[in-house]
Amino acid sequence: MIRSKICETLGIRYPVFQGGMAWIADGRLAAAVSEGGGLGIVASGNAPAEHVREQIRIARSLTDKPIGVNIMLMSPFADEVAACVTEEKADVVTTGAGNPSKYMEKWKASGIHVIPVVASVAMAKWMTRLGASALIAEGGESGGHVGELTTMVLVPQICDATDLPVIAAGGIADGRGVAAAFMLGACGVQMGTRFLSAEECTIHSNYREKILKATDLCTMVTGKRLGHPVRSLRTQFAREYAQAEYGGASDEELEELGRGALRLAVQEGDLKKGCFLAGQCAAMVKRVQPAAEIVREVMEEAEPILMRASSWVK
Ligand code: TUI
Repeated sequence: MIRSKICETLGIRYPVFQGGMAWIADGRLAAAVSEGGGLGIVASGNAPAEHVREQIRIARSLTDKPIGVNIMLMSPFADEVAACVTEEKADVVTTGAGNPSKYMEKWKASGIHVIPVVASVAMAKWMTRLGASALIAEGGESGGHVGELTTMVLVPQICDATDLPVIAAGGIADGRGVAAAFMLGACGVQMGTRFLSAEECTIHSNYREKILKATDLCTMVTGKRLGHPVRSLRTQFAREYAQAEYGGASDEELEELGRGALRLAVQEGDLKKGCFLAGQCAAMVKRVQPAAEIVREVMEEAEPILMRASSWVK
């Protein structure tokens, strides 16, 4: 059995985090992952604090294991969600799409483990100084908001820049990815796309079908021009957005095109106007299964791979 520093720090069985996917990662999915021994994470996305509070309480009613909350720092509600996680005594806060330094002292004083997503070495050093419990190094293979660097080059550089436990994210969907992440120096993984096929994940059936049918080249990045690059499935929406982006549309027109697109994908399964966020590993997601099985399966697959690693050395 693989155990790592992050399991001890957080009191979890498997070093597997479920990504804080906006509109998707609700209390039920988070609880199922935590019950399965990983770290389930409730996503805040652009939701107001009351929605996040409700989801944390749903998760708490379904499991007594640790629960995390992800705060999307570009959200207009980031301040109130930051206060809410303290009031609700989340065990872990992960952050994305920005710099959480102004909240960290308060969270730490409340006994919350702060685990920011970092997309650069400078940010990793800063978060280490401010007392983060661990760091998530998320490469550009991931779905949603993406940084510049790939997981392959980001993880070792972050590991060199900090003594904190590093969780690798981006492009990991099975035991081979887990084993590779450990080889790069990480002591845990975060997966988002793989959990889109969890039984407890309540996305629209069109979304699930698109993930299960995805092929290797089926994602693309849009939004670079506005400074918020986002990886999603190559759908009609993504193509039209890219055309507008590089065809002279104004910033306002682009903002308008993107408005509500995540909700339309997740809740309505809108194949024309929805933005179906997904990582490059979407093609590796093959079947619907319970979240707990996903957590156990990737770790059980990683074990023999790591055992065999020494056979390369003669
Ligand atoms: O945050 C994510 N992924 C996301 S957020 C999201 S919701 C959204 N909706 C509309 C437009 C954009 C996003 C969907 N997916 N991943 C974590 C992540 N954080 N990836 C990269 C970063 C990051 C980037 C820059 C973290 C820190 C950072 O620092 C910049 C700074 O302020 O120093």
